[in-house]
Amino acid sequence: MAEKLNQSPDQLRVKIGIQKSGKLTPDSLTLLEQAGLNVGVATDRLSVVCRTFNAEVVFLRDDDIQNFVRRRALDLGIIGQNLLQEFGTRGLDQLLELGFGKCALTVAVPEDSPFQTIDDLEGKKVATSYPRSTRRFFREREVNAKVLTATGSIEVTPKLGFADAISDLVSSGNTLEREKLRPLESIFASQAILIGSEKIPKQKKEEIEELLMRFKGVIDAKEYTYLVMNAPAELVDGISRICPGLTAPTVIPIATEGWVSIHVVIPKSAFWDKVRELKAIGVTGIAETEIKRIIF
Ligand code: PRT
Ligand code: ZN
Repeated sequence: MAEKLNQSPDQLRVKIGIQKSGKLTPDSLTLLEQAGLNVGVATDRLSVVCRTFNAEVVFLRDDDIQNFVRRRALDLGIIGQNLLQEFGTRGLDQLLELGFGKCALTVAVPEDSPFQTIDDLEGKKVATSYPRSTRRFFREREVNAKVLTATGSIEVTPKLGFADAISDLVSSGNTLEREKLRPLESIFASQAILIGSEKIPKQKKEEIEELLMRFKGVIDAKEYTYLVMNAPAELVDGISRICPGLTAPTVIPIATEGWVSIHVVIPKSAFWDKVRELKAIGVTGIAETEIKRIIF
């Protein structure tokens, strides 16, 4: 406590870096908002002090975020896992997988090229913004490719004669298709992650733990869904066997004699299987509602 009193409010705020403008920005803002950190649509600002939590959100380029967290200028950051593959994890903790920004670093070649496998790229030129990850991949595969670095528009480099192949992030695959490139192999899959400094300042520990619990609550909720159904009381045992819930289903009497309302949490991926099984034992009128947050 004495330690806290000696520090300015600014030093005590949890500093969180998110991408200023790019692929991770909208989902990062949504996650913060769902965790109760309202920053508004303020990405034209360099940073925003949250009014609802003792935190400051700083808008930066993704490459700088990982660097600043390593150097403890930021406490937390949201970046793609791909950056840790490229720059290593020294000084950082990977705290949570966030389930968005999914992509894969992928080796691709021109559609009409003769290359069919990675081995065919022996002695060939590969353009990438991920030189370390790409070199490591070719080294592990014992293929001697010449890895050339470029910082953007990698997909255009074969057409320009700069390279024979590329190694770039792919998500929908639309860019490869548009540029008439054919994927050969994926080097690694990636998604957005929450990173933290390896050495969390003692005086911010409580707030950071609270934030982790909140983020986890938002992310875990995406795996589950909430079913509400009315059924004759004699079906409760059967319904409980099909949908055991987190502890057990909630059973609530309703205004119709002999009937109850059953509320239960199920894994989202099991939704249609559960519906089929419930209908098979005679349950009708099943409603589903979204779970916004779930705290275990
Ligand atoms: O300015 P700043 O440095 O912050 O931005 P940036 O240009 O470095 O990054 P940005 O916004 O392109 O990507 C930020 C992060 O989003 C990446 O580090 C990944 O973790 C993640 N991500 C997810 C992606 C993609 N999907 C993605 N598809 N990053 C880039 N792309 C690009 C890719 O390079 C290619 O040009 O999108 C194109 C392919 O997309 P599809 O959908 O056509 O396959
Ligand atoms: Zn970047």
